[in-house]
Amino acid sequence: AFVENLLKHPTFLDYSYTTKFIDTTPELFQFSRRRDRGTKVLTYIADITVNGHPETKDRPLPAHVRAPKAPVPMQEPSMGTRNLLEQQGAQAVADWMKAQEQLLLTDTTMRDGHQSLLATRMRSIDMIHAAPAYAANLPQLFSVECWGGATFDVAYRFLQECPWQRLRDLRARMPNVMTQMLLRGSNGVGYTNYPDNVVQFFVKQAAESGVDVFRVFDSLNWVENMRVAMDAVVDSGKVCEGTICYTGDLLNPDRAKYDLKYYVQMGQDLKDAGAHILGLKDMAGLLKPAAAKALIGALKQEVGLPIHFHTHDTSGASAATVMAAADAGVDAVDAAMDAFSGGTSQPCLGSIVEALRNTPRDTGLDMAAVREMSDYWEGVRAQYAAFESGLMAPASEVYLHEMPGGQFTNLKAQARSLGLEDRWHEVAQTYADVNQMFGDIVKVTPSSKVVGDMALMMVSQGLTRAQVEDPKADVAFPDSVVDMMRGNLGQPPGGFPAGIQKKVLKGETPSTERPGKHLKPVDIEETRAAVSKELGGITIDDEDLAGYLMYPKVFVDYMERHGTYGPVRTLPTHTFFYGMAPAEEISVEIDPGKTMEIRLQAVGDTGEDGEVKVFFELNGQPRVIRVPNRM
Ligand code: BTN
Ligand code: 3PY
Ligand code: ZN
Repeated sequence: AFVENLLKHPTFLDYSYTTKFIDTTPELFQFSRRRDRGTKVLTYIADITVNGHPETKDRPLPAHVRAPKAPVPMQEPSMGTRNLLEQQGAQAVADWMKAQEQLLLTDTTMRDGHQSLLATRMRSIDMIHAAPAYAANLPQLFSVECWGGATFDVAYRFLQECPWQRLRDLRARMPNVMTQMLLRGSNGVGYTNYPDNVVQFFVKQAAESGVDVFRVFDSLNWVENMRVAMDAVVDSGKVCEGTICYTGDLLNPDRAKYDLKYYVQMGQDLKDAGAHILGLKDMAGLLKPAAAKALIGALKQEVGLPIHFHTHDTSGASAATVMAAADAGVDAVDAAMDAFSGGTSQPCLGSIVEALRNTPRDTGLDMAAVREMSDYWEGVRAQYAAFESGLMAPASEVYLHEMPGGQFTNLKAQARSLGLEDRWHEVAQTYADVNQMFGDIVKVTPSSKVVGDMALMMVSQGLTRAQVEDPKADVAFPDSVVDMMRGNLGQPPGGFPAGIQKKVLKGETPSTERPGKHLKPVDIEETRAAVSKELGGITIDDEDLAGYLMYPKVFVDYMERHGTYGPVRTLPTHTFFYGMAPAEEISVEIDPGKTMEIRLQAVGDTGEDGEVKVFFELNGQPRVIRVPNRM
């Protein structure tokens, strides 16, 4: 709806500016263009002030308006993992991980933390403000996860920001700590398999723009489908974290499909495929403490790669699992800064640091720095009240449905929009039934979306698993289910159950080969020329092109809105979502070191033409902006 509303706005569209153009064009040449950008940003503020932001309408308001202050960098950034990577390479990082004793920590606040708690809506500016303090005050961190997963398309689609610029801005401010991204193997940062050369092009660009650690997974745990992405990471010289997705219940004999042998074999396959680090991704938070001890012990022993453990606290029991993992010798774990931890997010970083203090696995992080950082994130989180899920308590129900933390709140919102809010526990049970019907598969983006689509369809139509499986009953399956059964997401261990696959495909023969094997390579330069033409002849650089290749329509829509509204990423978050109040003043750093002082004087009445005059002062000069009243 945001896209449609904004596109209806009858503003002159020009496509002269991408963020890169602005970053690289000489100052003088730009004077008139910069003024133009000021007008565009004022137009955005005027529009949101008059009409509101479609995503925050009818949602809870933030408790306060003022932006939180980021911690002050206390010293020059000291040597961190990034220096090691730059000086000695990816293998040296892996060797060092194994050789040292402390438990290494990845901070996920800027990626999975807000993806799991705030529907991925955290804006770059709130991250960029914190980055210098990460570099200076928390240089012992193993990495900062700040890119990939759902953040890529949400940036373009909902936040009107360039995800690549976010990456470059963070990288520049954290020169000593490794950045980390989540990459969905052949699904890139999308929901479908891409041609091999698109995956390669994307990884190369991500490495150049600033990603140091690539956590690569496959949504069905099919190592075959991870090789192209893993090879591209290794070729780029960055750290390849080949990742096992954990599902099922290791110590439960009734879930024998995913047993110790299965995971150890996959770990060895990932090592053979070139992984520097073995990722263990417990996306739903299902790994129990005793299972963690057994699994991590076995992986350490049998595979020999350093292990990086990721989990979610949906159950409320993740801290116990992290402690068991630490005892079993895990090398690194993910945690979110306190204010962005717990619930469907990661375990609490500060509490892990404290729990291990004065033990052999002491993390070495400065607790005062952690608390200060978390205080900042607490203030940031408050600004996004509109996107809170309202989940009030830990839920052991996660062991029933096995939904990933990043999907849980989303699916709940989808259920609400279908009028199924009161039947959530039925949705949860049905999700579990669908998983069994599909052969007990790994559920993580995009396979988790397929299971979710099917479960919502069944609950809304009142269908049981038995009815769906009945060869005589006619069932209209969601497109995503048909696509997966065709083999377009790859193969789960043991394949899909023949009965349901046959019914979904109505006799069509499924493919069991790697989907990328049959996807035609994209002609990169031809595509660049076509996008440029579609957008009025502007330059499309490699970052833009990589964005387009992942999400053609989302990227073009973003660029069109950018032509209208300019660099709105520079606005404070409260202004971005709520506009301004009369007499309010804000400072906006439109270019590094170049600040616009904006004061909203007054909002006029709506004229006969349906337009409202909004009166501003921009750097002390009066400016009047007209926007349509759509209320
Ligand atoms: C910038 O150039 O960084 C942002 C736009 C600044 C516009 C200046 S403010 C004073 C003068 N009056 C205008 O209408 N535009 C310029
Ligand atoms: C993603 O792919 O975005 C995930 O967070 C999976 O856990
Ligand atoms: Zn996660």
